[in-house]
Parts: sequence; structure tokens; C-alpha cells
Amino acid sequence: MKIFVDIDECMGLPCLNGGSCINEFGNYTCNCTSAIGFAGRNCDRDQFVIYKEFLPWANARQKCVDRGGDLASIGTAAELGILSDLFATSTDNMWIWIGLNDRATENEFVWSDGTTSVFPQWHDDEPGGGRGENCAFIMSQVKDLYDVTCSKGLYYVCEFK
Ligand SMILES: [Ca+2]
Ligand SMILES: [Ca+2]
Ligand SMILES: [Ca+2]
Repeated sequence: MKIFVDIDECMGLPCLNGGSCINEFGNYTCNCTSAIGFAGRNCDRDQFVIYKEFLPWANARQKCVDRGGDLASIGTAAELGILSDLFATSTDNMWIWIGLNDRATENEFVWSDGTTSVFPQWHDDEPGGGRGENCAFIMSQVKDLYDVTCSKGLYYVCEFK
């Protein structure tokens, strides 16, 4: 007969920034919902990171994927709030790629990471670029969305889970 003894890994407080710890047999999980703006195994990593290099949408997305994330999806008011706080750290009105695009089917906008809800607002008369504009960016000061041609070089924001 073997006896298994579970150690409560949560006793070591592995979840940072206010994340809640769930003890499991020989393991633990951090729920980062209460760690606003943080992600990762231990809620130790920024959920959103803005990269200030000018890249076309597809290249920007690949950079996010290579880093273990994707272009940001903004599916809730909470996520828009976290991004708004990030934007407020700069006085520039930045044009920033997000994951929203209608590259597959005209006017069917989807998030590159599979998120299904769209929280932020399109700017007046957007999206309006038809087949010539299939990628969306967010303008940091107004926090509205615009569609533009995907080959444009813009800043981008990655999201990490
Ligand atoms: Ca998201
Ligand atoms: Ca389009
Ligand atoms: Ca447009």
C-alpha cells in the first residue's frame, strides 16, 4: 500500500499580484482574475504589453505568437480599462494593432486569439474600408477602433494568458 501525502503548495504563496491559489494534488493553479492586468502561471507577467516598433499586422501578430501570446483581444470592459491605464502612461496618441480583423470574410471581424466578444467602439464611420482595409487598430487617446490596410506599419499590443 502506498500512502500519498499532498503538500499544500499554496502555503508558499506562489500567486502574485493578488491572484488566488488553488491547491491541487502535487500541484497548484493560480487564478489571475483578481490580479488585474497580470497573467502567467503565477500571475507574475503583464497581461498586455505595447511594443513601440512599426510593423504590418501579420508581422506584429507573429511577434506576439513567438513570445507566447497573441495580438490583444479586448472582449470586456475590464480589459479596456487595463489598456486605458497603459495608454495613459504616454502622452502620444498611439495607433496600435490589436487582434481584430476581417481578413477571411469581409465585414466579419474576429479576434486572432479566438475571443468572441468585442467590447470597444468603432470610431464614427468605421469600419469602412471594404476589402482594402481588413485589420483594426485602436487609437490610444480616444480608445476607438479603425480599420486600415494590414500592410501599414503600426505599434502593436500583445496579450499573454
Ligand atoms: Ca483579451
Ligand atoms: Ca474589410
Ligand atoms: Ca477605416
